Amino acid sequence: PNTVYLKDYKSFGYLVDQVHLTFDLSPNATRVTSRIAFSPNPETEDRSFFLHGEKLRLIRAAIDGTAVSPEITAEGLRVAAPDAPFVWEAEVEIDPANNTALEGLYMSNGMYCTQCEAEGFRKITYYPDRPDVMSTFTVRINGDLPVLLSNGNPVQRGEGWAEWHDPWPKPAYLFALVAGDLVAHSDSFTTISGKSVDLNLWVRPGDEHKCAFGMEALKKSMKWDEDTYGREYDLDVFNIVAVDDFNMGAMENKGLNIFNSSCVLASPDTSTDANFERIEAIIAHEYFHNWTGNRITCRDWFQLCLKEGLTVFRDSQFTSDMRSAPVKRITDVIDLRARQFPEDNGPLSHPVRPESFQEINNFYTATVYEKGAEVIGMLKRLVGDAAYAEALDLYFARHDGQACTIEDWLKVFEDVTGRDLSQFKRWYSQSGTPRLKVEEEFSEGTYTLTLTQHTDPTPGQPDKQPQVIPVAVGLLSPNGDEVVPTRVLEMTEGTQSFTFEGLAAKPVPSILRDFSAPVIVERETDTAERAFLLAHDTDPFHRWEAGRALARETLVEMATGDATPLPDYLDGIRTLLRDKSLDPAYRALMLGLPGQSELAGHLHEAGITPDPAAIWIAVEDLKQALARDLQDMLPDIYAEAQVDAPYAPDAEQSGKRALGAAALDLISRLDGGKQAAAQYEAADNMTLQLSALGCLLGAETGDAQLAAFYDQWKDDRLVIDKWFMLQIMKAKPDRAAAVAKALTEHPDFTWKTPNRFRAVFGALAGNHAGFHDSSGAGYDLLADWLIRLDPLNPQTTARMCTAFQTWKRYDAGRQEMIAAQLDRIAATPDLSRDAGEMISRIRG
Ligand code: HT7
Ligand code: ZN
Repeated sequence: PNTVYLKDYKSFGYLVDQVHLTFDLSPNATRVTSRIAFSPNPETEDRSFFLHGEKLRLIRAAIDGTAVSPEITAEGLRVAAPDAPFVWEAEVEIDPANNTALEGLYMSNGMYCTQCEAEGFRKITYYPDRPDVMSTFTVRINGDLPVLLSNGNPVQRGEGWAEWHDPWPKPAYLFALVAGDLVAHSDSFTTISGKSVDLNLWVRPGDEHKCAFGMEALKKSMKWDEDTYGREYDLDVFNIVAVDDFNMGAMENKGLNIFNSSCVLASPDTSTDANFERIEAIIAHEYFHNWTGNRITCRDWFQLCLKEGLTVFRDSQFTSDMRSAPVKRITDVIDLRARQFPEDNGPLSHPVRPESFQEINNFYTATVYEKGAEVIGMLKRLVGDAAYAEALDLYFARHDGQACTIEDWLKVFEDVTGRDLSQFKRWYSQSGTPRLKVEEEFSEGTYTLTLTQHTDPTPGQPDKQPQVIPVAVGLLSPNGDEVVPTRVLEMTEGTQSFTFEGLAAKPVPSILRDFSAPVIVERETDTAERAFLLAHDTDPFHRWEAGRALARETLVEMATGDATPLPDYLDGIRTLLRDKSLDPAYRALMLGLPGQSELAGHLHEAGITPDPAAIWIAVEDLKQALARDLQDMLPDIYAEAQVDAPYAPDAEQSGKRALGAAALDLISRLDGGKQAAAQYEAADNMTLQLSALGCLLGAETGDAQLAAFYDQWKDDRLVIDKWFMLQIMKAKPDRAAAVAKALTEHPDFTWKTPNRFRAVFGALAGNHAGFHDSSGAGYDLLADWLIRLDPLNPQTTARMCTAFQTWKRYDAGRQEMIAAQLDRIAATPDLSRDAGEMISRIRG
């Protein structure tokens, strides 16, 4: 397979001055007629004219009105073109109804829709399908459907046709078309300069009642981007469409965002608090792309983090502002450790800006997105808020309408601050998670912290250079007072010492406050110090971190011996839970335990082969111990967590329900599910209904409620996804694969819909002990289904292959079984480039 390299970048020989497209829609034979004005690109002398095109039937092609016969391959066409401005015309036929890969133009429930990022436009017509080729688009859609949408502003519409014009030059990956029988939930927004924008959320008839929350989230996002970044919306309309068949969460097409219906549709009776929060964040994310991604786009796909890291960073800021900043920071770190750390420290490790790929779809990763956002957070911390704001203003002013690189991005910071960011740039080129060893010394009132950084070798990068690491540190005196408030230590060397003078006694350090860098802190410390920080740290993130470290310590001891839970941990949690001055959401996070996969990672790093079954037992035992230990307080906490007001998915109510759910989980271990059954009966929203059902399944007493839940929700596809998922997540380890297998035989297992496939196999992979059950049944089942899905939908198949990425952590028996499955997948005839690349990288 062909590997593409960053170092080989060359600009295209022509500029695209204008694009006109006409679509004659028909399920199996849609005609796409293109008229494209090209002119020579003054930046290069290379006039070779290659247009990308895949799975297209070319009917005719002409240059300046004269028919031409291009040379056609599986990747595109080549033809001699003038060294002067010219008009290219082509007519192609495509088959949207049989497009199961969900890239290009495809159909979902009778509706036409598109997905062009990263390289899907080439499945619609012949075009220089690369992000640095930007142009204005005019689109005419002919089709006998009530709603016909494309990017930009509506120009004209008649019976069976509509015309759209997008005045903002854009790359083809932001093209979109939607046509179908849809209904709109409409509203409007007046921008800061007084322009009125029509807002529509288009859904299938029957889903109208699930639109209000998404629309509010959109308006909040528009306002926030004006207030925070000075970014105003730039078209007369903003359309969002909900689609059931979608490979990812959502797509930021200019003026016409397309969303996986699970990421936009919400109602209190069908969606959980977590769903609402995620929807708000994704709507914000896609909206923010209008400036960071669309107005300023990427020069090539290696620069993906330019738009994704920045937009994730912006959507995190938005959520912090709308909800609780500490809770958002903690949940982001939990997510980073669960998804990005295993990637960065395993066979799929790659830099935030990768240097090569076979299939770009495989690089929409937690590293590019979430580590990319952390890198921006570090930059902001290093230069300060005012310089960050100035740099962003300069970025928008200097690069509006351009396709940019990470060099352009860093240059605005250099120009604003006068700093040299060449060492900082290693965050973009060096893969792997840096480890920070901490040593301390105290003498005569001076406290010295010596930090040493080290990054293990990663694929293709045996040697690492020191990175710039902002380490936020605070110091506490032995009586619990903060003697040195948060200070950012700027580490640039391999080993570096920092001193704090004038201290009366040896302080207790609080290191990496607010998770100021995506690194692993390695420090010899003891249980007592962690308990002290859990009680006294003023930094909410680091206080939580101290509790997390205690939980991890006790679980590691329990999973590797016959230890009992640490009294320091139980006492610390008890004290915190009792503290009603703390936000309920924060207390709920304190009650949470590290994920089982994360624990397996810790054991592996400590040189101990993790036993998934032993980890599962340790977690169950610790929960049982917590339940017994907190027995006297749980009813109070549960009562405190009840909400009297009508349901609202806001931070305050969601926090209470999260605390209630954490308490119910423990209560169910003592009462066999009695309280959960009562909550299930009384529930008037999905958050309470689902958390109760989860507890009942955990207590193995939920069969009746599970059946009732199905009956109640069998016509709601998004709720039925939850029904599939929950059963597998809650299955005992030795039953998980069997439960998943039985569910694949259920008539509602519509496996070609990615949401349903992910509901089953995402849940199986997420049930750590179940997936890694020593029978190997989990591995076998997943491999069977990956092989089955690949010919239809390579992108979703490739993503799901990541379930195997941590395989080298486990014992020889498990490794042998996984290797056999990886080899079986690799040997599948006609395996897609997507899955082929993933499997070969994972196999190593
Ligand atoms: N920019 C988008 C990334 C994307 C995508 C979305 C949906 C389907 C397939 C896709 N391939 C790439 C999503 C985002 O980051 O906003
Ligand atoms: Zn994005």
